[in-house]
Amino acid sequence: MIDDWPFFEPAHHACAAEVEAWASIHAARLTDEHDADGSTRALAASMGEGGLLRATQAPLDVRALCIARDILARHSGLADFTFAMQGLGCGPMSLFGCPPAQAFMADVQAGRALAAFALSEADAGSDVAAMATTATRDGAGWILRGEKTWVSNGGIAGGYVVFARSGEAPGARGLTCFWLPAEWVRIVARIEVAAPHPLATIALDDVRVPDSHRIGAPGDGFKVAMATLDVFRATVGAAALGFARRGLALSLARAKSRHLFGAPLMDQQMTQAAIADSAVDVDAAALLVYRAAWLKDQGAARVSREASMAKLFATEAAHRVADRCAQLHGGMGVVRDAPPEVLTREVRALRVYEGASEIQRIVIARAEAAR
Ligand code: COS
Repeated sequence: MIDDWPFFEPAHHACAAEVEAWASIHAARLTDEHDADGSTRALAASMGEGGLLRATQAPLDVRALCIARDILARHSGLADFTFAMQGLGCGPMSLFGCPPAQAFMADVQAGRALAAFALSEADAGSDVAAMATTATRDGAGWILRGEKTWVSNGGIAGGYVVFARSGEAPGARGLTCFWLPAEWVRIVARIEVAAPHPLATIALDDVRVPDSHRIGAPGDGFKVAMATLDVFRATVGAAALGFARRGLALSLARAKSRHLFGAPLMDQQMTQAAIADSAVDVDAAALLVYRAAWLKDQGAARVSREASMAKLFATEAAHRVADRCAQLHGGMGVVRDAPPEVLTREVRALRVYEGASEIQRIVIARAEAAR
């Protein structure tokens, strides 16, 4: 449940109740780490049926997205992943429109199709503007050529948002964004990661793309990507918050039930310090996440500084909380598939994807310098 803070309107409390009700019945039941593809499909279908995916498309209410990820991540990392990707993979279309993608977006919202966002490349992750995939004008359309990697839902998505160098200007000013149905994309390899979820490297082999599939103006692809991340980066912080809440709950349960030196673990001052630090991490992360979401919902054009602060702090905080949780569990903290070990694996990637912590610090420092 979310706190009774002034950031929220009655609709947000209703949204929290709806997501919590769905998650408490379905999230763990439909999550099987050993079948990430099947679980992602099943989770999306169930979320679509339950109406949860309405929040992932325009008009985007960032607080609702954050509330959903906060709750889902507390229940299941894969449920959070599934929800988030439906939003991120439709984010550029939600914000800038793309008529040919409309039927696909309806399928995504119903949970019948999965969405993907292909921005990173082997040699262009943090430095997005260095991407090598090209979009070359071809009569009324474009030809796309190159490889994208770390594409979540890659291999099972029904459509891909793709960014390519169109060359209007050097660097960040010469990229363009497109939406491609899955049939136009070749899957090069699937990638296995610590907390399993569908992930792949994809190739674009001289794909002919009509101009109607372009999202935003030619040359504005970097801004499309950054505007999308302005919305979704705060939601990564929200997922981290949900993971941290889970870590704090596990830590408390352990501290109260485990006895050593003739007293509950909770009576040890070092345990109290760990619990206190985790509680402060959770509340501070929540304040930064919902501040960024609220600000965006108020109509702010750019919330890069606040979204980066939320993502940076919440993901680093979740890492600390998960580590304290594992430590309080002793040997049980590292047993494979035991809750603390699952949590440790689930939080790790958040400090890397959608802008590593180091990138968030660059964004924040630049914003401070410009204030
Ligand atoms: N909204 C709209 N426009 C934005 C923007 C935003 N949030 N952020 C930047 N821009 C604009 C800038 O205003 C600038 O426009 P002008 O050229 O008209 O002045 C342009 O985009 C380039 O911005 P900047 O100079 O900051 O670009 P850099 O190449 O220095 O890159 C970082 C900035 C490092 C912050 C960016 O590359 C980044 O976020 N990298 C991480 C990428 C990422 O998250 N990858 C994960 C992919 S999803 S798993």
